[in-house]
Amino acid sequence: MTNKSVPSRRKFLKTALAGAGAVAAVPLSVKADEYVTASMTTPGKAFTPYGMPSGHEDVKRLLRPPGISPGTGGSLSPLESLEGMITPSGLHFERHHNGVPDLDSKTHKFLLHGLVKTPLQFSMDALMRYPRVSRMHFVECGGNSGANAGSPEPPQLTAGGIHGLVSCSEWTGVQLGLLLDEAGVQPEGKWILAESADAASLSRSVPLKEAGEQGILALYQNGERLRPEQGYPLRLLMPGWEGNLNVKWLHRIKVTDGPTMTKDETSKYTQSLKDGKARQFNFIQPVKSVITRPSGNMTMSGPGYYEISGIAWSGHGKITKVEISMDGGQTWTEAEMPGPVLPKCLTRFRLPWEWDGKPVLLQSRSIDEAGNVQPTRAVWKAAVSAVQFYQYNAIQTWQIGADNTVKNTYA
Ligand SMILES: Nc1nc2c(c(=O)[nH]1)N[C@H]1C(S)=C(S)[C@@H](COP(=O)(O)O)O[C@H]1N2
Ligand SMILES: [Mo]
Repeated sequence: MTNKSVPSRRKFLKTALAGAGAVAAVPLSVKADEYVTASMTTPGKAFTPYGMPSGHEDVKRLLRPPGISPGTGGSLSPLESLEGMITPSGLHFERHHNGVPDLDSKTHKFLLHGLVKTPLQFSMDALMRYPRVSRMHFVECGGNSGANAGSPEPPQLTAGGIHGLVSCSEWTGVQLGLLLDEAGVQPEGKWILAESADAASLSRSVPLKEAGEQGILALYQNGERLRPEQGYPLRLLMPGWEGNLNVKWLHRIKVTDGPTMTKDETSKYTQSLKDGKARQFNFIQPVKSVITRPSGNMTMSGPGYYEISGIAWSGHGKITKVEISMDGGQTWTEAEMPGPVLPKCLTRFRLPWEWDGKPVLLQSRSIDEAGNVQPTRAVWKAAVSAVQFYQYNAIQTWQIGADNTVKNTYA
């Protein structure tokens, strides 16, 4: 696929642009040899200890209106302004249940206890001495895209405004299994309870097997120590599992014989079903995708060449295919995934496109290696109760109008 994609793009451009000039460039109008800008005659600025984005860019997280306290609620990643697969740490979405605690790596402790032979206590310096792994994984809130699930009328927001409770980082830390082995789990130990040191005391139960096999005690995010907003100095990462289980500001793990039934897993994060029952412990985030360009509230620049691009992900593993429809799901074309394509990681897809200026219902549909296919909104809604919004993964439809507008619509 990687080898094929460049020639096929060239071919597309050649055919699409035959006789029509360039994609968006204009013919050269200055004398190139004599073209000297002011920046070439003045020395540049001094070095800085910590870099920031260009002052000419203004890409920010979207803050959700604060809830019951100023630190409660969320902020969304501006997906439509981002590229590739990694979210810059300063733009990673946030979801806090009672603000961001100011924890010090020098004094913070992690406790491992419960049904173990030797209860252990780790300073962060001690944890730093264990072997580490680095993995690229998304984190997605179970409530992501909930606006599309719940609102009778499609909310007119950006891609990030609707779907921005997902972000992707390179996480580095210690495998939880290693520490569980060191403490020695007793035969009755079947689950763990992970509890945080924030004022929400967020706590979740995870089956011991998966916690040991997949859990990472993350210390680093995109090469530097975790941001305070992402759980500094220590966070539990359960790759591909619902955001809420990725306990930030982690301060203890207790090995238990069953789920603890904490407030965070009984009052919330359940699936409310048609028959009035609620399904608990919906761990894995389902297969999903969204086109970020073009997307909600953007304005097209008239007919011509565009690259359609977006992100796809699944908590079940790798994305195997992304298809694009221009006609609301009647016909589909396979998008390119130039790579890297990694399990439980955002995957970038692209498709060259010549827009004829006529109305379009633009959709993407992703498929993962377990064979899961992203459902339509109607199919998703048919399986759950009217109030259900967690783990909404239905196909997003962007309606492109002949007037160049791009709007959210339900197809
Ligand atoms: N300690 C603690 N951990 C937490 C939360 C929290 O409020 N406190 N929020 C959870 C939820 S609901 C989500 S979606 C993710 C969000 O992670 P992020 O803020 O790093 O994006 O963290 C989870 N871990
Ligand atoms: Mo969440």
